[in-house]
Amino acid sequence: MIALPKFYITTPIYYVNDKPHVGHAYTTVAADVLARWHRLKGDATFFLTGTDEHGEKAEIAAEKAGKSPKEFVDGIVSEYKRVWEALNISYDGFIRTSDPAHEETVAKAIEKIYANGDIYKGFYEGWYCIPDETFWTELQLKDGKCPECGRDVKLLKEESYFFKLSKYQDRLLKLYNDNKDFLSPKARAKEILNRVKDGLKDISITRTTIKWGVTFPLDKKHTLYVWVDALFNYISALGWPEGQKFKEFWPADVHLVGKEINWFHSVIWPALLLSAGIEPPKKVFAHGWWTSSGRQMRKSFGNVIDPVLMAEKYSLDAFRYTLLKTMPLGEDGDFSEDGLKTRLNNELVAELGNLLNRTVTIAAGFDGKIEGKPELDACLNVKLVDELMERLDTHGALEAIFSYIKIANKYVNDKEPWKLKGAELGNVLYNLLEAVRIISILVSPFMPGSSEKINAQIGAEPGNLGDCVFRPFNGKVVKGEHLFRKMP
Ligand code: ME8
Repeated sequence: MIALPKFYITTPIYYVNDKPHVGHAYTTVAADVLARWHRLKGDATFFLTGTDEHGEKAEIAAEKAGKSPKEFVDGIVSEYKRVWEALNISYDGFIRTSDPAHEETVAKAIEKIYANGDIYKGFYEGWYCIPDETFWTELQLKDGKCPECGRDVKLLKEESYFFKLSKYQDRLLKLYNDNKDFLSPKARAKEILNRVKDGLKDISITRTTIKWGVTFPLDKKHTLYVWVDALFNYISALGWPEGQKFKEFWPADVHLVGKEINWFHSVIWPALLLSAGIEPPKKVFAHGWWTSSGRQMRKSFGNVIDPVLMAEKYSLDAFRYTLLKTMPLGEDGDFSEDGLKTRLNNELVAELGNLLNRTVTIAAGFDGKIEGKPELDACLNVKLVDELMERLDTHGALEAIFSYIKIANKYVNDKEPWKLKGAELGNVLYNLLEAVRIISILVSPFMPGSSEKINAQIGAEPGNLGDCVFRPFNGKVVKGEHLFRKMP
């Protein structure tokens, strides 16, 4: 038996101190689109998301809310799940780091790393940023603040266990060299490469002052550093070491993350895996950031955008589309309601919605045979769209799909079907309906709800990538409502 190609994609597991905003929605929607694309191709697909529940940040947030950490995080986790449902996220697994099975996996992996001689006891003295759960040296601080987020840092002086990250410099460089796509996108690879070439310092991996976390299996006074605990979610969710899913899906094909946590994923994570004798993932893709009114999205700046509100106001698919159409995955962008509205009106209503509406309107007034010879197939390049999606160029893929939609609209203008009848009209309709059926398949990972609505109006079954070829049209057209509503 030939095994199906497989695709394992993950999002970061999000902190549970607050509910998700547009930034969290971005990564999750992008991963959802890629997972749905691979399902269209018939790949055995596993899409993992989840929550990072331990650490000082969650401990403090729980205390503020007057709840136990577990009680507090349970509430936020339900909120995350509610948001992912509202955004039509098709995850296959949801991992919580407070799951006992996850904690056992982490302890087991740490024991392997220790047995490999890569953990030693020492003393940590340096700075800690609680919002980022990150250690910094004095030299790294910017004006005495966290160089990543600009917030206050706190001085730590405590006994700690260390992981010998320094030992892995050569093996990491070899990994990057042997797997040219490991560090993605290319534009961000250099930064990591240079830092690794400069030399790696061992990292502190335990704390004595934090209780909310995985107990360090080799010394119960210590709690494991939340990042080390968190990274192992990607294999604990698959039941490492013996789980069937682990055997089927590991190594991950893509860890999709925001650029600020690239270091953890591109350097620390593969080093931990190499130490534990586990194969590293195939690719870490660090995407860009959304700002809001030109600034980082933060509660204290009052510029946090609620993804569910956007979806309710402008339609879910217009929101999903805007997230992926505004800029390539590697770049930064500024989120604005005006930008969302413009895309909704100019691209979704005027192009996609218009094409469907014109097609079904003409079809509704036609009682001849919908048949003819393919004319609109020549400018359709499904292979190109697939190549772009394989490179995680979701923006380029949408551009290619939408330029085809434009071509189909131009075909209507050129053919002037309102002047035609009989077999000539049947031929134009045939071409339009087949084009619309295929477009519906191609947009389905991005806009699953709209694809369903299109299929209902042209009487088509949900298809897969192999169905994106012109063939006899056998649907029954039932004209329905406009796909998108224009917003003033
Ligand atoms: O870092 N623009 O969790 P987190 C784009 N728990 N993406 C954004 C964004 C923005 N403005 N804001 C957040 C953590 N994100 C750790 C991860 S993984 C083992 C542990 C997205 O809740 C982006 O994916 O702070 C970023 O990396 C992630 O949310 C950070 O989420």
